[in-house]
Amino acid sequence: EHTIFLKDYAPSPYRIVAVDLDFDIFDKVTIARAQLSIEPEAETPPGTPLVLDGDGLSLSSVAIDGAPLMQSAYASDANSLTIVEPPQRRFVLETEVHLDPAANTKLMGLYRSNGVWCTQCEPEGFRRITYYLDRPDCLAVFKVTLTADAKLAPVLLSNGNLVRAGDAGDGRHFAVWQDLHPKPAYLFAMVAGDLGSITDSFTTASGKKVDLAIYCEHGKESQCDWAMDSLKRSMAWDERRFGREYDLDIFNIVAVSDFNFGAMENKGLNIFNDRLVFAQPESATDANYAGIERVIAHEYFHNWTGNRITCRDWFQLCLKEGLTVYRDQEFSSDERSRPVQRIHNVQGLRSAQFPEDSGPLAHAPRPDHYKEINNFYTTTVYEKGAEIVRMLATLLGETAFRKGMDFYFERHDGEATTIEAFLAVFADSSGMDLDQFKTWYLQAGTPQVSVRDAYDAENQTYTLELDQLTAATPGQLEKSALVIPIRFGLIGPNGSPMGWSSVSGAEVRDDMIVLREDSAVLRFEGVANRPVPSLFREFSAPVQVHADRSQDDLLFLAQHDSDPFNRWEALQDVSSALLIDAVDGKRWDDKALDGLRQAALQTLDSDTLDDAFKALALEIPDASVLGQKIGKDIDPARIHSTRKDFIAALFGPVVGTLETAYEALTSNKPYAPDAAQAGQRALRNQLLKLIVGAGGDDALAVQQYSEAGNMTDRFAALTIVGTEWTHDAAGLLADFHTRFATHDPLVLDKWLMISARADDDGVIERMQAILADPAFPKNNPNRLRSLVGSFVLSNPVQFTRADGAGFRFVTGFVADVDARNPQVAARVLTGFRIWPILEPKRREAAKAALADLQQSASLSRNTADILGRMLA
Ligand code: BAL
Ligand code: ZN
Repeated sequence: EHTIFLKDYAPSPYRIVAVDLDFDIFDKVTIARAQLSIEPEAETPPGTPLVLDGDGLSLSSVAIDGAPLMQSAYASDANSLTIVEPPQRRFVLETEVHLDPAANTKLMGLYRSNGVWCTQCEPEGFRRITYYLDRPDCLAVFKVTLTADAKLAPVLLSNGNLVRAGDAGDGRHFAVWQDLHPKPAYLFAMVAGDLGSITDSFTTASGKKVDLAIYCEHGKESQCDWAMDSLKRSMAWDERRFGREYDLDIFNIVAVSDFNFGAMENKGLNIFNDRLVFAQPESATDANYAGIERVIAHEYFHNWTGNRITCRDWFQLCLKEGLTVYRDQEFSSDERSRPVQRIHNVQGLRSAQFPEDSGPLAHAPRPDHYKEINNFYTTTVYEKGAEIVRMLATLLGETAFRKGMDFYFERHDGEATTIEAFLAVFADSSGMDLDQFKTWYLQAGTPQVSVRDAYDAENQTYTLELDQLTAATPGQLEKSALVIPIRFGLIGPNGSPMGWSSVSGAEVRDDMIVLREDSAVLRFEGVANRPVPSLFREFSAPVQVHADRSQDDLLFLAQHDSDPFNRWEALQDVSSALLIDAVDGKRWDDKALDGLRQAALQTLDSDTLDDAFKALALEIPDASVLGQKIGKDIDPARIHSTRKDFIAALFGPVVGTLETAYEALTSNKPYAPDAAQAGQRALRNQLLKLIVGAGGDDALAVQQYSEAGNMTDRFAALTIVGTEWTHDAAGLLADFHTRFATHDPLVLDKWLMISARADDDGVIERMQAILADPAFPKNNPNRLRSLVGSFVLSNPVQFTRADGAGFRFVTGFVADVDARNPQVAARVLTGFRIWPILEPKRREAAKAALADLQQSASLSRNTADILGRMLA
C-alpha cells in the first residue's frame, strides 16, 4: 500500500498558470476539454517529464499548442498523463476526456444528483474530471464554459463571475464563467440543471453590492430563507469580527440531494448537502436550524480561511479547517448564547473527538503520513484543530490574536501555506515563542491532567499540583509536554472570588495558569480560607481532567462559579462520578442523590439562567461519554441500564415538579428559530425526557407528539418513545413515516435515525428490512448515514451486542456500500474505533467481524485504510 509522507513534500516542477475548461453536457455523456497554460519553474531541468493526475479517465485526444501529440510523446492511463518532454517555455496542453456523470456513485468529481450535474472536488475529485496537477499548491485562474440543453439545464453555474451567456443552437445554450482569483483545483465547481432559486443582496462595508442566490430543486425555494438570512449575517459578522469583506460580485449556493460532505466552499459557488439548506418549522428542528446557520457561516468563512489562503498540501488540512471551525464557533457564540455554544462544542468534542484520539484511528491534527486523504476529514482535524486555535487566542488575548490574524491575511493572501507559517505570524506579531505550542498540531492523544490540592490554614497557603500525561497512540509512543492554558479562579466560602498575595511554581497571568512542564506545584500565598478551585474555565484546553473532588465542592461550584461552563461541568462531574461507581457495582447512596437532585431543581428554578443552559445542566452524561471516561473493558449495555436506573432514582421522586415546569413552558407563540424560543423548547423537551425516564410512562410524550405544532417538539417526543422502544414506539414510528416522512427525504432521515436507535433486540432485523426494500435510496449518503451511521454512533447497546450481530450488520453494510461509495463506507466503519475498550466478549466479537471484512475481496483504499489501522 502506498503511503504519502509529509517529509517527501516537493513543489511541482511545472506550474499551471491558467485553465480554460469547456464542458459539453449531454444527457448520456459530458465532454470535458481542458486547455492548461503551463510553464516550467525556473529551476526545472530541461527534459523533466510533466506528470498530471487522473482518476478513472479515458483520454480521447491530447495536443500541445494546437498540435496533436505523437504517441511516443506521452503516456496515459486511467490515473495519470505523462508528457515525456514538455517545452521549456509556456505552452498550452489540450486534452479531451469523456465523462459519464450518471454512473458516478462515488460522488467525487462530476456526477448527477436528482438529474442535476454537480461536482465535488475536495480533496482529489478534480482528477476525475480532467488530467491536472491536482494538488492544493497549484493555483490557477479558471475560465469555464458550460454548454447544455436549455430545457434540461437552464441554470449553468461555475466559480467567479458570469462573463457571457447565450444561445448555442439546437436548443442548447452556454455560459462562460471567469474566476480571476487563482485557486487550487479542489475549489473548482460547476452546476448545470433545472433549478429554482431565491435571490438577495449584501452590501459590503466598503459599499460593494454582492448578488446572492440560493439554488434548489423547484418547490423548495421557501425553505431556503433561513440559509439566506444566515449567509447575510455571516457576511456582516466576518467584516465586524475579522475585518474580512467578500471579494466577488456574486455569491451562489446550490443545494443538492446527494452529497458526501455537509457542504463545500468552492470559490463563489458553495455546494451544499440539501439537509444543511432546507428549513421550515414543520420539517426541521431547532438543531437543524442551528446546524444550517453554522455550516452556511463555515463555508462562507472559508472564502478567506481556505480559499484566499489555502493549504500547501493536504497534511495542512487543519490550517483551513481548524481555523474555520473556530471562526464558525465564534460566530454561533456571538449570534446565540456563548456559554451554551461552548457546552455544545465540548459535548461534541468529548463524544466524538476524545474517542477518536484514544482509539486505533488516533492521529495528530497535522498528520505526517496518510494512505487515503479522504479519511482525514476527521473530528481531530476539525474540532481539535479549532480547540488549538482557541488556545492560541486564549494565550495571546483577544487583541493580540486579532492582530495576528490581520497579519496572517496580509502576509499570506493568495498563497498555499502551512501550519508553521500560521504560527509564525502570531509569534512575529506578538513576540511570543510558539515552538512548544506547535506540539499540539503534531501530537495525537488527549492529554490527561491530574489535579491535587491542599490548603495550609496556618500559613494561609494553597497548593495546587498539576500533572500532564499523554498516552501513547498508534505510531507515536513518545509524547512531550504541551503548553496548556488553564483559565481558573479560586472561590471563597461565601462564593465570591478569592485573591492571593503571591504565587510561584508556574506561569500565572491574571486568570490563567500556563502549564508547560510534565508537572507543576503552584503555591498561592496569602489565601485567607480554603478555596474551591475552578479550573479550565470555558474549557480552556482540550484535555481530560482528573481531580478527586468531593461532591460538596462540586455542588458548591455548580451554584457559585462565575463561569457558566464550569457550573455545568460540576453537575456533570457529580453525575459521572455516581454513575461510574454504580457501573462498577457501587450503588449511589441516597444522600448523594438528594444533593444532586436539589442542585438540579435549584438550577431549574433559577431566575438568572437561560432556558437553553438549564436544559444542558439537567442533562445526564451520555453513555458514550461515560464509556470513554471508564476507558477499558466497558459493557455499553450495563452503562445504558445503569444510566436509566440513575435517571429514575434521581428524578422519580420529583416527577410532579418536572411536570409542572414542563407545563409552564408550553407556548402558543408561532414558531421562530431564534435562540430564546429554541432554548425554551430545549428545556421543555429535556424535562419531557426526564419525566418519561423517571416515571416510565410515555403518555405525555405520545401526547406531545400528537399535538406538536413544529418538528422540534414532534421529533423530540418521537425520539424519547423510539429510543426507549416503549409499547407506543412501533405505532408512532409508523404514523410518522406515513404522515411526514413519505414525501420529504429529510424527514425520512429522521425516521431512519429513530428506527436505528431503538435499544430493543429487534432493531437489526427492522433495519435489514428497511435496507432490503427496493424503494430504499441506497446511493444517497444522507439516507445511509441516517440509518447505519446513527446505529453505530447512537445505539451502543445494540451495535456492541455480545453476540456480535450488531458488528456483523455494520461490516456487511460496509462491504456492500464500499463498492458504490467508499467514502460513506469508510466513514461508517470508523464507528468501530471503540472496539479496543470493550469488555473481552464484545471485543472478540468486534474483532472477528472486522477480520472477516478484511478477508473480503477488493475493498476500496478508503475502507482498507480504516480497517488496516483499526486492526493494527
Ligand atoms: N472543505 C470540506 C467541507 C468543509 O469543511 O467545509
Ligand atoms: Zn471546512
